[in-house]
Amino acid sequence: MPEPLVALESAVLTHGLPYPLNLETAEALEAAVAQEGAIPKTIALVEGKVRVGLSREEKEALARGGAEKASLWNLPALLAQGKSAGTTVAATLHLAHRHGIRVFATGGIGGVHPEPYDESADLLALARTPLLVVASGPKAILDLRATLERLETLGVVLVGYRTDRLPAFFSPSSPFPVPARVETPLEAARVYLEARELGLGAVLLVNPVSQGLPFERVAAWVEEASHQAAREGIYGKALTPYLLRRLSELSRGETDRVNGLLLRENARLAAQVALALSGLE
Ligand code: PSU
Ligand code: MN
Repeated sequence: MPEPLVALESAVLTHGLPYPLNLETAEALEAAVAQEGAIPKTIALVEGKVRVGLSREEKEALARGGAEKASLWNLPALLAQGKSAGTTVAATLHLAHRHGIRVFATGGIGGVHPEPYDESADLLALARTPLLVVASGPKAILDLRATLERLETLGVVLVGYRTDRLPAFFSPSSPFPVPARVETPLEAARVYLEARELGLGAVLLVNPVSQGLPFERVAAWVEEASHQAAREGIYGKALTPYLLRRLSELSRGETDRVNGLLLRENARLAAQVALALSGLE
């Protein structure tokens, strides 16, 4: 029986949440996976090496700040230069796949930003990397409609976990329907095996957060934060961390609380799917 491994990303540790909440959250995610009986593997770059599974000291060092943000386009250079970095969904997917891991939990995926043009490498990585990814939908800072269209175009298998609507990260629902839903981790595992059989890319299992924030309220904060980013000329890989930090300030920490909660819930569900998958084989 294959081991029930669950990959966890580390950009949320280095760029997603403030210290020490980021470290506490990273530890809590591993604990949540282990509690379900699966094996957590947080992936990151540590001094020029790919690490699949981090020690407490490595997590602490990454959480304290100064680490880079590794996507695919800078991954080889960061390694060659001996750098430490948190890995985005795109980079984590790629590295997890190379290590034979089939299930991955994150908070929200990157996607299509509102104007000016900016589209996360997460989307193409999902299209070509055959893992089951549990997330609470695209991050709230994104253009949800455009991101959904790109997921369809790219042929990313999209499945709602006990929902017919696309979750919107901090909010459990949005106006946009998903093409399929499942009710159990076992059903999700079956969809994943069919996708593998067909040679498709990732299966994105979207999991609504249990206690989220109203969609309209988050949308208002996002609008304000996006205008500020535009005024300050923030773009590229700095944009997502900037917006998440501004949302945290505008919501007086509410978004950080929900971010922590949804990450834990996704880790738990990913562990359950990994176990179901091990049982099927
Ligand atoms: N989810 C979070 N916090 C984060 C991220 C996701 O709750 O920091 C990270 C993920 O690693 C994702 C990245 O891959 O943000 C997207 O960055 P970009 O938009 O620059 O591709
Ligand atoms: Mn980008």
